[in-house]
Amino acid sequence: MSLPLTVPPSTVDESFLYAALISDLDSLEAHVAVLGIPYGSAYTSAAIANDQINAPDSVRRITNRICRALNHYDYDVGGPIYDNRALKVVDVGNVPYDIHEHRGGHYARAEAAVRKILAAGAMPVTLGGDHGIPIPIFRALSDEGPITLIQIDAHIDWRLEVNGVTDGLSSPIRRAAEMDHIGDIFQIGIRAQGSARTEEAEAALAYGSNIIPAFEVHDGGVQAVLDRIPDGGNYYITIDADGLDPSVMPAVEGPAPGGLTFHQVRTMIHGLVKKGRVKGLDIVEITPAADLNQITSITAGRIIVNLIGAAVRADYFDAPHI
Ligand SMILES: [Mn+2]
Repeated sequence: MSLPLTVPPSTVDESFLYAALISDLDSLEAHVAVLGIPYGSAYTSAAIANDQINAPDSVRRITNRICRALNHYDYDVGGPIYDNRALKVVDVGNVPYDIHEHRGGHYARAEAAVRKILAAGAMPVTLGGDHGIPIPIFRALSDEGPITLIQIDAHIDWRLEVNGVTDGLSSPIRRAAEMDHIGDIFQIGIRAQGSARTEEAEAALAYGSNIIPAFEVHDGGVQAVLDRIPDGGNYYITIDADGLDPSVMPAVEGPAPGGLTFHQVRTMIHGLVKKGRVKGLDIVEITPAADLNQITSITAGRIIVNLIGAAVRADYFDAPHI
């Protein structure tokens, strides 16, 4: 049995930002495509159904708190989110998982889905899933390079493998570093402890990764970080929710104090959009069951709104005023 690349979200009537639900990626016409990749590559059988699989639909379900209405004035972006333009934002649903299938089938579908989104000229915005799920996205960017990878995370995610799994949530940046089309890597918000041991910390430095601890962002400001990132690049942004402070995004598996504020991440996104070309973004590692007043899902949605609002105002899209 062969599965489609994506299927509608479980909450069929609720897409992200009230966008049209699209299932045929071959005839895609869009400027921005929102994609859910719920399933990562689990380290244990119990972790296959981790809580992160619920995050894409959790963010969609709270759309009415992320955006009251598309024609309302949005003070984060300085007007209606789409800037009164004929912007086509679509929701292409979730990449399905089949437990009986040969391992990795859903990653192959995820990569194929992102390739089709890029081929249609649209910007992929992905809701994870754990932090394994950007690996197929990074692969799908092979024709868009060189990519400057911007990771916002508490952890460097540089493990070669865990339990023999090489494409799980502890390895996405190590895998990215091995890809020819990935160039500079900036790891922002790093603090406390993750899966990295001294050997992973040294391997990241040996690659030339720019590890920017959260405290450096707090002390020196976001602009100093932006100034270190070369202008005119093709940027891809992967955001682990634990990169933000747990007071901002509490629903994560690995909360660590001292994280980035929403304001800092917003400034970073607006700065990157102006600096060059943001090719896409993902937000991963939200555990909705641990959320408080749905603020983690709302914050994820607001980050995406800021990306879209900034990108449309930077004339990323061929979308005429209406
Ligand atoms: Mn991570």
